Amino acid sequence: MNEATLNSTQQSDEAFNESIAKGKTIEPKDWMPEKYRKQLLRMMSQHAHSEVVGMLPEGNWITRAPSLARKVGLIAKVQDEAGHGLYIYSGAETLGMDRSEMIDQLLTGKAKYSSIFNYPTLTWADMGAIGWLVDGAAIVNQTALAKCSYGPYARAMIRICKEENFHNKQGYQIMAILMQGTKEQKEMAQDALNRFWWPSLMMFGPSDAHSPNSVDLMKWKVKLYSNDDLRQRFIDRTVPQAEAIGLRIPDDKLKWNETTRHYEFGEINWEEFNQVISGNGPCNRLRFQQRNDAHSKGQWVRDAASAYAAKQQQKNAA
Ligand code: BYC
Repeated sequence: MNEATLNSTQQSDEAFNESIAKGKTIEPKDWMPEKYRKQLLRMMSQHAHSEVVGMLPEGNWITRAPSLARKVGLIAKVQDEAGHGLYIYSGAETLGMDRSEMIDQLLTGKAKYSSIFNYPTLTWADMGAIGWLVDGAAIVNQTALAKCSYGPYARAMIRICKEENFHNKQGYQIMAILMQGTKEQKEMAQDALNRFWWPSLMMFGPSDAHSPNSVDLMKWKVKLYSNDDLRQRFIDRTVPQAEAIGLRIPDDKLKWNETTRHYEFGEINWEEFNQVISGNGPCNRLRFQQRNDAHSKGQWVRDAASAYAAKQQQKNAA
């Protein structure tokens, strides 16, 4: 880069940072630093992949839902997740990468998706735990993202959060009903909470001191709050919900601090987190295979849609 180009890039960077500081929303056609574009593309594509892979552990229970009403609710939720993936892929495409390329990165294992979906769903109560905890964590994270600096991402989050609220309520209701049931049902709910509590806390990412992307993302107001701040917010709102229905959070160190007005909590197992995000969680290989199978099975649908679009184009051109 010659000196003149370097100077003009620095000026553009400064102007960009200034407009972010003033609260301006960045739109696809606005100038943006290459690092901002790349960071957003990384985060948005990972987010879209999480929605899509997130359908697998829940899809696993559609045929085994305990009643017609529960089946309808679960199908609706899983469909919503597919829609969320589509909105976010579309938003990410405005940053210059084709959706098929993003999907290719997922199918070849190059792209990450949320660690939480690498845990198995062993019982019906896990559907409750996912809706309540996983969607609950997603709401805390995404309510903040709905105010982020990139317009297409922020707008997608507004609609997604509304749907996540329904997911969260149906999950909590499943847990609440189980907690009014037999001894076995109560144990099933507690067991699901025991297994999903710590992985849900890991959804917020590494602690701030070990989060390499946070500095830039916070400077650019993509992230408005740090990983640890959002994790704390989630804990503070979820613990009373557990207590209200008689569930016990599986953390002996959990304690309300009257001075800080926050819950103190035990140490997260970061070694487990690192293993899961590097491909060695309990279900990473299974999810990889399931996602690839689903993609292959859907090939005829994509072929048919492309053939139909080509025919329509020919018709319109004639
Ligand atoms: N899992 O510097 P950091 C849903 C990676 S789906 C996997 O803190 P960042 C739902 C991170 O990518 C909702 N990887 O990163 C769907 C980075 O690696 P790379 C999903 C993780 O980006 C269906 C490295 O660790 N939500 O609700 O500043 C059914 C260092 O981390 C995780 C989103 O995707 C993780 N948990 O912060 C039901 C929200 N955490 O890329 C429900 C959008 C960290 O440098 N994303 N890593 O190789 C975010 O808010 C942020 O990306 C994160 C991480 C807070 C997750």
